[in-house]
Amino acid sequence: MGREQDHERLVQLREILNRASYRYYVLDDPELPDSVYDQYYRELQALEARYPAWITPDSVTQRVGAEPLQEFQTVRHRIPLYSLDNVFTLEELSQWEKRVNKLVGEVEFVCELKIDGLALALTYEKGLLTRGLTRGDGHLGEDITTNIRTIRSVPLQLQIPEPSELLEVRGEAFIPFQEFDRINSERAEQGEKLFANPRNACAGTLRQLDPRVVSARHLNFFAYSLPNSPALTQDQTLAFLKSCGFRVNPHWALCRNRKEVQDFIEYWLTARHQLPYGTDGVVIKVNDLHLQEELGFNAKAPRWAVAYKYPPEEAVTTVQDITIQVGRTGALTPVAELQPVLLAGTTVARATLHNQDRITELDVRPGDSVIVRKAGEIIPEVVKVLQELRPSISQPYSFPTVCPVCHTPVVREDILVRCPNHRCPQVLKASVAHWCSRAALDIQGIGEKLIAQLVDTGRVHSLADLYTLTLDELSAYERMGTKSAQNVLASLAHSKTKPWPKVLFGLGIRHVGQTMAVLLSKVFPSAQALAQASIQDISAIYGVGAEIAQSIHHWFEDPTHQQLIQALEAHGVQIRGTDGQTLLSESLLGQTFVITGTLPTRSREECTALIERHGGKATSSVSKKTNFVVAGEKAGSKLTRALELGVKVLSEDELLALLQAKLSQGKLPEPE
Ligand code: 0OW
Repeated sequence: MGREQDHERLVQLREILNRASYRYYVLDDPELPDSVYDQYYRELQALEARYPAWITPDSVTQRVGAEPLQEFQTVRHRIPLYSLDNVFTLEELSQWEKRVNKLVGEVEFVCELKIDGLALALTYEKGLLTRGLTRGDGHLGEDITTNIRTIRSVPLQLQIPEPSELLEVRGEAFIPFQEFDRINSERAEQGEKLFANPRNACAGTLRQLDPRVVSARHLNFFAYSLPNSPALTQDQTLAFLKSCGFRVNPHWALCRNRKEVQDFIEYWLTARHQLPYGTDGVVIKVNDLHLQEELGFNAKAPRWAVAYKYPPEEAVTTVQDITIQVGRTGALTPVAELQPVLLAGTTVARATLHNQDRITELDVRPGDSVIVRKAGEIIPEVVKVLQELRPSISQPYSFPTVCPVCHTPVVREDILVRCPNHRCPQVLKASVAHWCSRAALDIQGIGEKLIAQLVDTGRVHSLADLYTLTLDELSAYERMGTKSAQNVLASLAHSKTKPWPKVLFGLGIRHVGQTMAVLLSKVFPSAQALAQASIQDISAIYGVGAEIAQSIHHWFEDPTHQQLIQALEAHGVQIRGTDGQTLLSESLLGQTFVITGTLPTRSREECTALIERHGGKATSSVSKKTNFVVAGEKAGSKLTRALELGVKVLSEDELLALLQAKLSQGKLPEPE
């Protein structure tokens, strides 16, 4: 393509990717299949590398900076970031509201959920994000712009037509619970200290000097205030922020009086536990911005806003027993089995005791009365022993010296106690569970009970044995009928299409979490390549330390692991990478398909792969957004749904004819 066409294509790709990123991260309503996004991303990177002068700061390729910083600069906020006065009871809240009414009369309030994250101050100049600061002490913050640019829900450019010279936006960065658990499980792999809660994880991540580490952790952002808002009220301000392209927490409410504020608080006391992110209260704000100005600020907080804090979720109960869990890496984790107690909306019967040192510190013993706390939505923990209620006969708990499952003497490694026996049944059960887990090979139907039967009966000695299971054998296990046994076999068969990075993660090598597995698979495209790599080869990769390299090298030296790799390969498991699923064409770009019934010549997976390789997307349920349903023999409810909705139905041959017709046109899609 000539220079002119290249520029046109670059602009087109940049717009397509910006809109796809906005749809995915801000609206949570993706349109472009990931494989197409990645393909376009690589194409844009190549064009920008060829014409660096055409790179603009709002291009998605500019989100992740290259080099880590040496340190963060401390910068003074143009407008101070205030904190919030807290109230802890409805009575205190009512006192606050009365003070406001006395000063400015009856007013409307806006209630917002108080997101439990880290407050940030963003600066946009002519619509472009030019700076991002932590709140700091409210007057001085740290310049973490390079890290904030990696937060996908923070727009690099405002979506309004005439952005002002300068716009200051405030909001909360946070980490959703699911991402928090993923980060902590990766840290557990690396033997690193776990984050105590999502807020600490967020603060710790934003303090990373290397933006690539921040980018690998999916932080999120809700905007909630504009110090110089162009609007007249807070609710209009929230709408304006949304129109700029920010994520705004949708659970805000305009409350005409104190009663409606109280209803909001009472509703979210329990409803917040269903949210995928942490909240620790409700922020109540006077809605009229002129009245806010009239009320002004006290030394550290506005008089026109207050945070109602929910009581900490704690409860008293009894430790019935202390048991030990043996994990996949052999780590022995102590757990307090509790008298079930209602805590933060759920019944809690177990709480983690973390490790041996924690038990000693608490001096917790079976029979003790304890205080259990659920900070945010993470696993509950024992925070205090009520010694005064302790039975006189109780003895200090002594941590086991042998593995409770295989009786091998345990070894102590820094804060962890570990069972060193590779063949420990519990280690094998945990590794099968990990192999089948969603983030690994995603094998449905093989749960804890079936795994226990497979291992305890000696039928499964290694992961590869899963692929020798027959329908008769599976059906014979407890709670396994023919149908569920067929589903397990189908899921095992499907797991052979999972790519090499997932297989590498599924092997459960210590320190190799999901991110590390993806990184390693880019450098070592197969198990063979990784097995032959020296410790130097592996530790030479950016971000892979000597300890991780040793752990990987040591794993591949073990003959049982070499046999495992060979057996998995023999069963057709992907122990090597593909050449990166490149698009064959964009003929089906933006088209959504649902496949139902048995097709004459292709399996469902093969048909899905065909559709995706031509830019289309295959989903599992028929909706108004579905463009085509590909129906084979015995097509069921999905076909009925398609006919109800007037969705076009294709046979396999008609799909191929459609594809042929588009290929012969050979045209690139116009961005709609
Ligand atoms: N965490 C929040 C939140 C919110 C600001 C505006 C001026 C003073 C408080 O969800 N929804 N709204 C505000 O409004 N602040 C919030 O969090 C505060 C910011 C600083 C300390 C708290 O995190």
